Amino acid sequence: MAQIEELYNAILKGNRKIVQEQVQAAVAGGMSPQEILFESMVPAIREIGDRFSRGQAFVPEMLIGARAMQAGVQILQPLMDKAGMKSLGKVAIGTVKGDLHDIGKNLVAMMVKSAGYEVIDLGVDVPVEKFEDCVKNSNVDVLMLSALLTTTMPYMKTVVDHLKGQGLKCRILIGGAPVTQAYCNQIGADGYSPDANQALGLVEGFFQKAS
Ligand code: B12
Repeated sequence: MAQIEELYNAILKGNRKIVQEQVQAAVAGGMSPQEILFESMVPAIREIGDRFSRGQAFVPEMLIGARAMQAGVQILQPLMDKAGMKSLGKVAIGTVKGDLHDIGKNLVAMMVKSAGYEVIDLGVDVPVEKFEDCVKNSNVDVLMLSALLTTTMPYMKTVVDHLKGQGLKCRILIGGAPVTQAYCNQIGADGYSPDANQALGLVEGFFQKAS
């Protein structure tokens, strides 16, 4: 579809206006928010990351690409919300301390929310105390941790150790580009997934087991 390619290129160029126009056109053309996100927008922002790795793009390019992506996500978000639906369970999500990446976290939150779960978004750069406070006071059944940097990934272990050490019962899911199943096993988290779709599957699995 032409829109998919134009949208992809507009994110690469960081052109917010064209991103918004193309997202609206794709929606009007009958594409689902998930198709628009995962067939065009996510591959584009990943391509910017690959260019950064090859020294062909720099932090400003990543930043304007991310802003353009967010402008499109803002249009899709309300289409994925299930207004008025009874919550199937409560989930919290945050990007761990030291890490400011939030696009992947936001997509995971949107997917889980779109399936009918209540999602508390703790934001980025979240310290262990804030995770603890949320689990203790908000009756959260599943906590999701995101990290995009190899330097912030170890903080996931800090959170897992701390919450388990306190005897807190919620399930902890982890994800983000550098995270792997092996790392999940190593730190004793309850689940890992490489993308937002499978993250939703894990959340659903936990709530089914609990009921
Ligand atoms: C956009 C971007 C930025 C933007 C972030 C804007 C924002 N609002 O998020 C800005 C410019 C701010 C930025 C800054 C930096 N960045 Co940056 N960034 C990226 C980039 C290009 C895209 C990230 C992204 O949004 N991907 C798209 C989303 C959809 O994918 P995702 O996050 O992986 O999420 C999916 C899955 O991982 C999973 N998932 C994510 N979270 C969770 C959580 C759970 C629980 C589950 C189950 C699943 C899950 O589901 C998601 C959807 O399918 C990546 C490259 C890349 N390939 O990822 C580099 C990248 C992550 N950045 C990198 C670097 C080095 C930096 C900086 C240190 C650069 C610098 N010198 O300043 C800073 C660090 C700032 C900080 N303290 O956090 C490196 C990290 C290298 C490493 N090994 O650690 C990367 C990999 C680029 C590269 N190729 O080198 N960055």
